[in-house]
Amino acid sequence: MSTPSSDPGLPRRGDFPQDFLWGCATSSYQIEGAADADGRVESIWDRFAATPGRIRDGSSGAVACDHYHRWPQDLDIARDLGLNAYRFSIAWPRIFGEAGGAPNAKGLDFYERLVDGMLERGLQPWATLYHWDLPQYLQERGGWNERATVHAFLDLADAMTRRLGDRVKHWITHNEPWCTAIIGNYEGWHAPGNTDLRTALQVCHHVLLSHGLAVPLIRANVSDAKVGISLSLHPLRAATADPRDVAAMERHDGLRYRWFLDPLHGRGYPAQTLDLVGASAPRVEDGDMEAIAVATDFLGVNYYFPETIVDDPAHGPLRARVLEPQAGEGREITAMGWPVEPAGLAELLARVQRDYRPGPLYVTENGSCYDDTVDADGAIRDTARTRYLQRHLAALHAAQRDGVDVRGYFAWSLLDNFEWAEGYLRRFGLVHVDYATQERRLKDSGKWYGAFLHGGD
Ligand code: IFM
Repeated sequence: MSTPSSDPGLPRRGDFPQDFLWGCATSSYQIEGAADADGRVESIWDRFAATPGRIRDGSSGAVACDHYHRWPQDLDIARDLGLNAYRFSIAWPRIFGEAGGAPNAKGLDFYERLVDGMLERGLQPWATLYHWDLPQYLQERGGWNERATVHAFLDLADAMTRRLGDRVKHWITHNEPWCTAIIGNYEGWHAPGNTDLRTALQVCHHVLLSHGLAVPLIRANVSDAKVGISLSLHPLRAATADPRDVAAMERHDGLRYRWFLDPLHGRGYPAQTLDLVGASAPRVEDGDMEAIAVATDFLGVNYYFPETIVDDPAHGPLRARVLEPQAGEGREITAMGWPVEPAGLAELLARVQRDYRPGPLYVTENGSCYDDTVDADGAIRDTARTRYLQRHLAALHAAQRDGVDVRGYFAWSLLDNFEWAEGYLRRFGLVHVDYATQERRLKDSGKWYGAFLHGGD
């Protein structure tokens, strides 16, 4: 691998502390495939994907990267890149085939093999309990809208931490509750596809509650556990300096940022947002807010891009709308249409630390989507993704230099994978996957990350 350190403008691994974590992140439904293997039952994403018009290319995660069978090869790639950590998620439908039943031994065995495979390769396992693949049988009883799902989640947390707690010390309860709650139940373009704010906010409350109740349970089962939650967050900008846009940005911030971080840090749901959502506010029982505010060991931040907000009196209870980013002079966007703004990462981490003092931060996702092509010589010259990665690592280093306590970085994603409503049309991987042959090919961005990690200090 070439050494990346010759360009003084590029970050070097040696700029970061020795014990900094360098990982890649993945999620079960997006890569595992093997939808019917070993007693796995249907998830809300299987059902959603089977509904015509929901997934842009009509695909599903039924096969995906076939990681369920090919994980040794995938973990070899992760090891060869020089990663020292690997973030994965548990497919709930592999573990509990029915509510209140016994855990499925074959599902547990799979994750045990996977974790042992990580440890054998020097990869510290970071397990996420919920990355969106709720069993469909729970959705049929109301899903996260029902309090019973909180208890079913605790059964999952209990089963997984009992089985893996001697080897997995880092646990993330939920990935991006915003997506579970708001995209899945208000905007409706993720499973289960509801479009009701009241439902979305109740879902959100139950997700946060399940996090709060899971933390002590995980600690009871896992000695030296480190437990946290991963939030998807965006720095916000007002579309103009007009006070109406600035006020709209504040309103949006109330739901997008403070609705999660305030209750997690003992401040309850933001009063202004509660006023705005009115009768759609969630039912909260005695003790819920105290449970949600449990102290955690770290906060995971998933950063992709900043959002620009415009005042729009006709747009929902917040009367605020996110502007579609446009490419233009000095403005770059990815194939997802997301603006590229590395400084936003440093800005966001600094804000979270200033506002909440949450303890150690980890960037649990960051990455970019481009329309990659395989050249005749087999190379994937994804220069834009390489630049994205380099510039975000430089921003991370700047944040750290400025006093942000950030201790690790997980690139999204190791592999190209099933990008939810976009199907396989969107590629985020450092490794290209040919879905027809399941061939894996390291992209130039992956080569650069590997060279960065091997460059050492
Ligand atoms: O693919 C997703 C992931 O599942 C959650 N965070 C954002 C990624 C890119 O959209």
